[in-house]
Amino acid sequence: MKFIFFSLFFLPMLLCSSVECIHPHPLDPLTPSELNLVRTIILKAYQTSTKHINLTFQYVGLHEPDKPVIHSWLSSKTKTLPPPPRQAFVIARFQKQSLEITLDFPTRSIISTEIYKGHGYPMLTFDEQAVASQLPFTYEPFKHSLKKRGLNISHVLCSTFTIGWFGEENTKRTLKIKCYYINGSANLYMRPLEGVSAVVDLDEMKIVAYSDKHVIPVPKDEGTEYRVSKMKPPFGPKLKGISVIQHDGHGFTIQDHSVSWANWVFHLGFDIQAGPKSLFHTKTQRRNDAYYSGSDGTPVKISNAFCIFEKYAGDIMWRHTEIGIPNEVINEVRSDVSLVVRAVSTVGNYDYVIDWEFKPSGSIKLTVGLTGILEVKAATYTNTDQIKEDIYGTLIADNTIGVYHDHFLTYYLDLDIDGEANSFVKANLETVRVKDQKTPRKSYWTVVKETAKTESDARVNIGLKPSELVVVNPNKKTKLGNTIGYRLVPGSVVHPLMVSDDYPQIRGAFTNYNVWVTPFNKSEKWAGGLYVDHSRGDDTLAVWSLRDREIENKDIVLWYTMGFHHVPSQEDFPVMPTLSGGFELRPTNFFESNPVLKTKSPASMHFPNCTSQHYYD
Ligand SMILES: *[C@@H]1O[C@H](CO)[C@@H](O)[C@H](O)[C@H]1NC(C)=O
Ligand SMILES: *[C@@H]1O[C@H](CO)[C@@H](O)[C@H](O)[C@H]1NC(C)=O
Ligand SMILES: *[C@@H]1O[C@H](CO)[C@@H](O)[C@H](O)[C@H]1NC(C)=O
Ligand SMILES: *[C@@H]1O[C@H](CO)[C@@H](O)[C@H](O)[C@H]1NC(C)=O
Ligand SMILES: *[C@@H]1O[C@H](CO)[C@@H](O)[C@H](O)[C@H]1NC(C)=O
Ligand SMILES: [Cu+2]
Repeated sequence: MKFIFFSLFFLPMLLCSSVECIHPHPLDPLTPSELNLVRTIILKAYQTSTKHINLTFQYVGLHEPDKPVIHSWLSSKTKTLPPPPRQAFVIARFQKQSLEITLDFPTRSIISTEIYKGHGYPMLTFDEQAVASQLPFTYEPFKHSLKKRGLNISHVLCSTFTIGWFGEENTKRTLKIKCYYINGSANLYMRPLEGVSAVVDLDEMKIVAYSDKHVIPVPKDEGTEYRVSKMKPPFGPKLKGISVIQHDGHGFTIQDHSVSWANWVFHLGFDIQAGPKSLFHTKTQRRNDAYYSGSDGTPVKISNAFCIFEKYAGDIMWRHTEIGIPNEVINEVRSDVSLVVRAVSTVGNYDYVIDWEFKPSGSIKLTVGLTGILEVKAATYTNTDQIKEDIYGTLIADNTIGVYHDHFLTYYLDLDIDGEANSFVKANLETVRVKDQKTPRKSYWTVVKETAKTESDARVNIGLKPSELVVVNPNKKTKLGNTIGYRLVPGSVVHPLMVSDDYPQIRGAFTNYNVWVTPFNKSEKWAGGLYVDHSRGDDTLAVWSLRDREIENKDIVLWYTMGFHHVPSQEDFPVMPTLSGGFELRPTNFFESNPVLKTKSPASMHFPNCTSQHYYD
C-alpha cells in the first residue's frame, strides 16, 4: 500500500491590497537562509566534544502559526500589522531517539525539545536511503549471491523499501533493500533479482538480515526500454501537434508564493512531507521554487517543483442552443479555460501527476494521474498456461509478474467556507412512496438534509447511499436564504480489500471511509500519523475520530481518500499509460447565480468546424 497526503487550506477569494502584499505570508515555506539557520542553531546546541555529531535532520518545515493568528494577520491587511514570528519544526534523529524541536527565528533560539516516545519513526531522508542502498555492495553474502547467478556487480543497482509493522513487540528503524540487474538497460524495476533481499538498521547503518531464497533468472531487458532516444523505427501513430500560443501572454501573475488568475488569488506553499500546500486566499512571497532540508540540515533545491499553466482542451464552460423561438436561433457557448497547478511526485518506480485545476466558476478539480513503472516480481513463467498457483498478479511480460496492489491518496481539506465555523451536511436523496391515490405515480425522490453533529455522523463510504456531501457555513446565507457551501463531487472511490485486523489495514485504517470530518486540530494533520514508518496505527485519523467530537458549526477538516485497486495488464509494460482519478470541490449556493454568466470566451478559442464550440463574442 502506498499513501500520499495533501494539505489544502481553503478560503475562497479574498483580495490582496497593496500593503499586505509586501509582508511575507505567515505560511511561506522556509527559505534557504532559514533552513541554514535551523542547522546552525541545532548543531550548536548538540555540539559535543567529539566534534562528530551524529544528528540527522529527518524533517524540517515551517511551524505554522495558530490559525487565529493567521486570520487576524490576513484580516488586518490594510493596517501594518507585522507577520507572526517565524518558527520552524524539526524532527531529528539523535542517539537512536527522535527529537521534536521547535525553533524561533527572531530570537534564534530553541523554544522546545521533546523526545518522541510513541511508536513509529520519522520519514526517511533521501541521504540515508542512498547510503543504505550501497551497503550490499560491500557485503560478502550479497557478492556471493551475484556470483552464484553469474551477474556482474557493476551492473547491479539497489533500492530501498519501507517495512511496515506486523505485530512485533519491538521494532528497530529498519528498511528493506531489493536489487536489480541493469546490464545496459534503463528500466531497472523490470529486472529484479528475485529472492534476494537485505534488511538495514538505519541507526547502525548496517545490514542486519539477509536472505537469498531461490534463484530465478532476471527478466531479460528486451522490451523494457522507454527512452525515445534509444528506440528504433517504426514508431507509433504520428500525432499532429497543437501549439499553445497565448497572444496576450499568460493570464496569471506570480508574486513570491502568491498566484493571481481570473477571480482567484491563492498562496502556494511547499512542504517536503505534504508536497504542495495551498491557501486559497491572499497574496505574498518568494518564487515557487521549492527547498527542503537535507539530512545534514543544508538546504536542497528542487527546481520546477510546480508548473502553472492555463489549460483549454475544448471543454465547454456552459452553452445553450435555443430553437424554440420563431425566426431566431440562439447559440451561446463559453469556453472553459482553467488554471492548472501541477506537481509531479516520483516515488521510486511510480510517478504521481498531481493537478489542482482552478475554474472561473469557483470549482477546484483535483486530479491524480498514476504513471511510471510497475513494481514486479520475477518468475519462471513465460505463458499463463504454465501457471498452476496463485501468482497474486498478472503475467505482463516474459518472467515478469505485475503484482496486485492498491494506491490510496488522502487529501486534507481544511475548508473554511467564508469563515472558520462550518458544518458538514449530508443531503441524502431519498425515495418516497406515493400514498396519494390521485396520481398514477408510485414514487418520487427528495432531498433530506442531515447535519453531522459529531465525527461518527460524518464517516462516509461513497456509493452506498446517494447523497451530496456539502461543507456549509451555517451562519451565512445567500439573499434567497440558502446556506452557502461547497460540495465534494467524488471521483474514483475505492474501499479497502484487506480485513480490518490485518496489520497494513490497522496502519492504514484511515482508508476505512472515503470521507471523514474532524474538528481542526493543529497536531492532527497526517492521516497516517506523523511517524508513519513502522507505525502501529495508533496515531491515525481512524483513532482520532473515535473521540467522536462535536463538529457542528466548528472549524472542521474534511478528509477525502481516493484510490485505485491496480490489477496490472500487459499495457502497463514497460511503462504505464497514465491512469487518472480525482474529485471536485464545487460551489453550492455559494454565489447568488452563475458566476461565469458574463465571462467571455477568449477570442482565440475557435475550433474549426466544431459547432458545439461556436460562440459569439
Ligand atoms: C558517530 O558515528 C560514527 C560512525 O557512524 C561513530 O564512529 C561515532 O562514534 C559516532 N559519534 C557519536 C558522538 O555518537
Ligand atoms: C563487469 O562490467 C564492467 C563494466 O561494464 C566491465 O568493465 C567488466 O569487464 C565486467 N566484468 C566481467 C567479469 O564481465
Ligand atoms: C549483459 O548484456 C550483454 C550485452 O547485451 C549480454 O551479452 C550478456 O549476456 C548480459 N549478461 C547478463 C548476465 O544478462
Ligand atoms: C489535538 O490532537 C492531539 C493528537 O491527537 C490530542 O492529543 C489533543 O488532545 C488534541 N487537542 C484537542 C484540543 O482536542
Ligand atoms: C471545415 O469544413 C469545410 C467544409 O466542410 C472544409 O472545407 C474545411 O477543410 C474544414 N476545416 C477543417 C479545419 O477541418
Ligand atoms: Cu499501481
